[in-house]
Amino acid sequence: MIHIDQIGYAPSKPKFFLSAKEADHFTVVDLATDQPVYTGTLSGPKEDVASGDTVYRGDFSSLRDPGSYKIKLSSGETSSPFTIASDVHQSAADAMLKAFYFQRCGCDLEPEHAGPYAHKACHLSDGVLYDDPTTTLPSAGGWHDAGDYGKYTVAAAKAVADLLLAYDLFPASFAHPIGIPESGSGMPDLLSEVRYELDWLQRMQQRDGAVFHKLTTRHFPPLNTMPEDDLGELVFSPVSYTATATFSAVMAMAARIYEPFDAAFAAACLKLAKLSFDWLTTHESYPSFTNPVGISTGEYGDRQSIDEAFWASAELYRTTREVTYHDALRKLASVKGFSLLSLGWADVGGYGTVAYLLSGRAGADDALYEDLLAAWVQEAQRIEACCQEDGYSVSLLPEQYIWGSMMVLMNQAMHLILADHFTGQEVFATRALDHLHYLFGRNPLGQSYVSGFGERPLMHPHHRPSVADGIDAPVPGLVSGGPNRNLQDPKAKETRSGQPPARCFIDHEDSYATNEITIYWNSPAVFVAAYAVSASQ
Ligand code: G3I
Ligand code: 9MR
Ligand code: ZN
Repeated sequence: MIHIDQIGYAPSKPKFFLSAKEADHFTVVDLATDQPVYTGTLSGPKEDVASGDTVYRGDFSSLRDPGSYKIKLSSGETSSPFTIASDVHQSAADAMLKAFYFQRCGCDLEPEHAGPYAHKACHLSDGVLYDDPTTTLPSAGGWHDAGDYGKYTVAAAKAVADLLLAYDLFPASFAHPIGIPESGSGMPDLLSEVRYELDWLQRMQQRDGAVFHKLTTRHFPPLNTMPEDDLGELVFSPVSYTATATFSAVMAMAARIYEPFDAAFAAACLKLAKLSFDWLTTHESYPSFTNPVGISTGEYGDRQSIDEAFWASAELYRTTREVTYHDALRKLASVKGFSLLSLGWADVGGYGTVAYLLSGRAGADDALYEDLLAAWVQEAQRIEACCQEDGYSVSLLPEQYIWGSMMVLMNQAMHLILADHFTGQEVFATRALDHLHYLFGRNPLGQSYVSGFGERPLMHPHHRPSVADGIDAPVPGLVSGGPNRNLQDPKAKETRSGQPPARCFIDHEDSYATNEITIYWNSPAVFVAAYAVSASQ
């Protein structure tokens, strides 16, 4: 098998494929003429620990002419088709962003924007408070989390943060409409889409600033359930410290980003961010969230919440420059035992570090600023070193093929891109592109992990609408969780036991632990694709 990015490459960027077999030479064939336009030899072999593969590499970086091509080995084996073009990943970036529209809850998805994936509004009923069954509150709106219809505050926060950071750094990648109802409103579609989630998130905040951890039915509905047919009672699970802190962080982000477009909304976001932050200061030892009795939907448990408080402090500092928040983040940054670098859904300290570094040196605590920058660059160097060792030139270690490994892949690519942003060392961002090439097919399984893209696209995600809608092709632009060495669902266990970590994936709707989709696996992929588009202009 020849492993290649099944979308393609930008003209000026490095281009190589990987082959499981040796060959005397290879050619790049122009699909328009069926003529070879480039000939080269393969280097290698190289052992890839995560997949157990021995791989040979064919580099064709000097081929820059836009067009559609395939690789042909002297053995006769040919690759999937691919494209060389300056905006080659733009349509994927757009689709992975539009996937959030397809995740919308509480509104009709009209055929004009949703095509065959149109469906009626869902989950319109008020939600009952778990802690007070006599009280119900409006609950509609926002995005379904994933393959299920739950809505979870901490998960939403990572998704919103990634998208707002992508817009903050690469606005030109979002300057065109992607075909949502708000297209043409004067606000970039990314911001309109995120606004849909922010409006719902604000329904999760209590008057005292505390934020509900999630809004879900008591149990997951059957897989073959369209959203509008999921009629179980909606329950606001109790508030949590991590939900409150991450809510505060993203509302502070929104206060900055939306100010030029809707100053009143931005001001409201800041007010709500501060209200939740104040709640944090009087609930520092609040017990971590666990599913309450009778609720079995996603838990998003997290026993470490200093990182969430650090993130909230840093975003409020970046937005307001007020000493209260600067003092808070400086105090929290000095606490040992949590990551200041991670961009996960549970470990969010990296977002706080990014917020502080993006705030600039003026007015900063110089020592802290330099320490955070040095730590960020040191981690980028570690990630880059892993890529050099890896047969597929990415940074996933064998032990990182866990539930949501494609999120880890994209998070580490985000880290590299941000390191380039902070230092101007382009080697980091160029490495990030290798992560995008992996996502779209240059990986041991030759699998594009995104629905609708590549010759071998994701076809059977654990995604209730895609299973229940009667349409063969899944909703487009969905990023699969990817290989998970821990085989944490029966289908993965049944079909992938004994496989190396990078092969522990099955494109089957029952495999929720290797093949679900979530908004916070799409969001870092949007960030990375937006960088790729911006760097290829
Ligand atoms: O990181 C550790 C690793 O160090 C360890 O070696 C390994 C084996 O124990 O576990 C790894 O942690 C895993 C963690 O995800 C990584 O984030 C846990 O095993 C794994 O159970 C955990 O899975 C989470 C899953 O819910 C089950 O709780 C996923 O992160 C999380 O994305 C997923 O979220 C679900 C929601 O609950 C419901 N909606 C769908 C969504 C996606 O599947
Ligand atoms: O569909 C659920 C998915 O969103 C969760 O991530 C996953 C793990 O919590 O659980 C899925 O629901 C399955 C349940 O855990 C076991 N019975 C089958 C359900 C549908 O696959
Ligand atoms: Zn819904």
